[in-house]
Amino acid sequence: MTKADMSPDLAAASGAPACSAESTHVAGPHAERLENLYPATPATVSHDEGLMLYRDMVLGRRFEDKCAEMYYRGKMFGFVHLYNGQEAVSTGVIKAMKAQHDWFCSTYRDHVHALSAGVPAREVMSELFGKETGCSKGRGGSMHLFSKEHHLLGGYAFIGEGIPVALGAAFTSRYMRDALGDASSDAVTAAFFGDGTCNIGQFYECLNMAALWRLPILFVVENNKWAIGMDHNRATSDPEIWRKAAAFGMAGEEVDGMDVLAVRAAAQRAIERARAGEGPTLLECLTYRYRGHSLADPDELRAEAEKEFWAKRDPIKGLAAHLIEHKLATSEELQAIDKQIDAEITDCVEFALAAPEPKPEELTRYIWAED
Ligand SMILES: Cc1ncc(C[n+]2csc(CCOP(=O)(O)OP(=O)(O)O)c2C)c(N)n1
Ligand SMILES: [Mg+2]
Repeated sequence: MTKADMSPDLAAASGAPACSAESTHVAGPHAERLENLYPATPATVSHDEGLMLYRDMVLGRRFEDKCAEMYYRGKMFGFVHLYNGQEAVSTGVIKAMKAQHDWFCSTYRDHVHALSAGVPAREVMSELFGKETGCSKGRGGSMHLFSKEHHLLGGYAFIGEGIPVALGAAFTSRYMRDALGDASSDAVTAAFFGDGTCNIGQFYECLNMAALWRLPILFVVENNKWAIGMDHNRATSDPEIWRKAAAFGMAGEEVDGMDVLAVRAAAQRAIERARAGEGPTLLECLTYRYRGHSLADPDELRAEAEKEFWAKRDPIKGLAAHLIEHKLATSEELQAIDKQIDAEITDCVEFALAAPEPKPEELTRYIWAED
């Protein structure tokens, strides 16, 4: 509860401090925070890197748009949570890490993390259709993507479930290097989770242990202001999540989560620290989801002014404008990428539709690792 929500008597009695939920900004306190961010040092990027980042974000966006279409056409079942608007976080962090070397843990909003980590679109779409060719063999579905090959340690339906799993991966890397003498064991792990998840116990327990053992881990908070229908500013004592790092003596940073270059630069700093044995980082990315919480959510709660504010900061349009302005790419090159991605999306849907269902007699297969 914030002071704004309390009755005047209760507010006076509690002595609760004025909270940013009382923001007078037309798009609310989350938008105000983004506008007031200390401007990041402009990040540099090469032509090839810029196109790679653009490609990854467009892939994520168009994959999710196609998911919405397929869901409403009855091709997917269960809850499906899309990532539209948050692409700069997945791309900025995962593309700064070493593919098939570093490790990732996701949430139920996991399709785009899997794509950024290199899981083929065919395997992700097949999984969403419950097909045998899916990355979890059709047994997991939207919220349970997994790929040993691409070091994706899973999507998780329970919030915060992935954080201790990521901590275990980071511990393993450290243990193999320091206790077992494997000098090549320098992998870093990234755990992705939302603002709402930062109010549960596992988050704090894992920050504590990661700091205590100086584990090579990035706690990446995708602060999109909402936890289903709960406004972050009404649910947490200090909305600035990155500040909670200080309580554990670890590095904390906040970053414009709509700016892929800023996210990438912050991730690179954190990865460098982690690989050098300097321990974990709590990286809070200020972002926004463009759709409802899941495809079952009609998204009627959020104010239009708020949605408009964030729509103007579309991370894909932002990167495209940057690349063109700095003569790092032409609009023809970007359009060619858009076309390639459209073809890839069409291909993955056709592949997934034609793929076989798991056999009923193999219902329990893959429960154990030996399968
Ligand atoms: C342990 C647990 N408690 C409650 C829920 C119900 N639940 C599903 S999503 C969600 C909100 C999470 O919000 P946030 O962490 O901000 O992630 P976002 O959906 O915004 O990406 C909650 C409470 C859950 N899945 N798991
Ligand atoms: Mg959230």
